[in-house]
Amino acid sequence: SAGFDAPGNLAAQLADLAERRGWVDRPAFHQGHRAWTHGEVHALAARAATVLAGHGIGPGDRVVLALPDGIAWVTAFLAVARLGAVAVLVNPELPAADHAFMATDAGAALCVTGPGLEDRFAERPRLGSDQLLALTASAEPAPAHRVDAHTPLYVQYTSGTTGRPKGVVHTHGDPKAYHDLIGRRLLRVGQDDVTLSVSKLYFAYGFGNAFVFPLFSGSSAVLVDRRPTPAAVDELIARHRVTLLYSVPSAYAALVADRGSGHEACFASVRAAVSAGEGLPEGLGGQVTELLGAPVLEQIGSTEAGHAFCANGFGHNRPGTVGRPVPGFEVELRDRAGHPVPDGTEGELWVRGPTVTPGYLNRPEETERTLVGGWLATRDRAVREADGTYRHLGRADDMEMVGGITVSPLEVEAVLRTHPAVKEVAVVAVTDGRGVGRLRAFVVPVAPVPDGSLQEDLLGLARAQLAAFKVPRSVSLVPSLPRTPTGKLRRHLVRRGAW
Ligand code: 3SK
Repeated sequence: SAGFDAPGNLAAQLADLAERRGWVDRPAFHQGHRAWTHGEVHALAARAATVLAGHGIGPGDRVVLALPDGIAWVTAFLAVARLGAVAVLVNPELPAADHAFMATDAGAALCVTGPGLEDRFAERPRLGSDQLLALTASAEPAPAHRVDAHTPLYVQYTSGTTGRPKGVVHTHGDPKAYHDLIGRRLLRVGQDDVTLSVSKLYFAYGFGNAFVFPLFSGSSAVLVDRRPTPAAVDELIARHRVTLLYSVPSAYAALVADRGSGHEACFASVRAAVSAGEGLPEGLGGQVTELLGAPVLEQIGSTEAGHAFCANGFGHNRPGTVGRPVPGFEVELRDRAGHPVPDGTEGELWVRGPTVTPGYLNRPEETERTLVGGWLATRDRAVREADGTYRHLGRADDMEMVGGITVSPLEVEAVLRTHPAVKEVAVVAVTDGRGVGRLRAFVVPVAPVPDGSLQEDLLGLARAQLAAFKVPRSVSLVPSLPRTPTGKLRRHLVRRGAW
């Protein structure tokens, strides 16, 4: 990626900034009933770097972080950055097989694991997060390794169409660009803000919202180790006087649905809510605005772009759209042949900008297909309105979006297909009554079965083998699935229930 005017090691950049701007005594992160100041966070990270170096970690080494959001995550990430090593950010809730795949794919030199994951990554050097923090207490600070803006800093995994996750690389220059372009300019994040992000730190969206923006602005973020329930969101907003809420449509729908459940929420501190991950139905956006008494700014980004590349902002918020290109990014809509399409015509979104990934780990062919002539093929479909805003129309490939996460339906289908009573299966995201996407499996049984039993079996199978967010909400038995004459599934017809 282009680096965007941010030379130097990210951990050193942030520690210097906190010192120069006088933020060292201001809170940076809140977790449970504790807070850590900017000064404490950078001091912890410098000492944790010595601990990691003692475990053999040096420049360019890859370190898997399989940790829930919290001070251990922040410390480990900045320590890895300080050493010039590369943090591999993984969802700690994934099944063991997914973790093993990622550690191998990344060639991990060390895996830092959270509570309950002690038996993971057994064939690799490991360090528990409690152990890391305990050893840090008595360690000396390590110097920051000299890197440039193009030096790899972290890898995030994103699902591929075949279900094999791909490691997306980002560099030391990228976080400052996320903050300069989106945090500071678009969202006006300043030192008095308090952030709550429902999206976790290992995601591109959560990483920018709750780690990068607070550290570059001298503000603070509330970290929670799992996705908070609507009641927990209410409580955290009231307790910490949250000013910026970042979430995804399914969680906003749950927050709205939770009204009248007995407790009175206090949202007076919230000055803006941001929505991303999948389309926010306009009706739901209106309900959220009314509930919070603050604008809801929708945006779209991708792991490959690093953060948002199209966004709404204050003074230019057009509900039902993902806004305009983030200044610094160019966006084009192209047809299948790669030609630009006129306004009002559906096309695929191509993006060029300073934080676009240099490529996938170990996937030269996929990198070549996705990054063409300096442009990123997002494989999102959209239309540009006459006022220059973009309306998102879904995915051009077979991927599905649920709860703000991209899911490969092929992976879910492969699991369900192992059941002996299943003849054919298609998994798609269908919108519920609120317009929020939920995974549903459509199954053609081998032979007629009594209602209910096969559905229960299949959901049990999915729960046993897949991460929770990949488990379909429901299973419908159907006599056939729509296919092309050559037998290819017509997924768009399944999505619309039109066959
Ligand atoms: O999922 C998105 O649309 C998104 C938005 C902002 C930042 C990052 C991401 C992945």
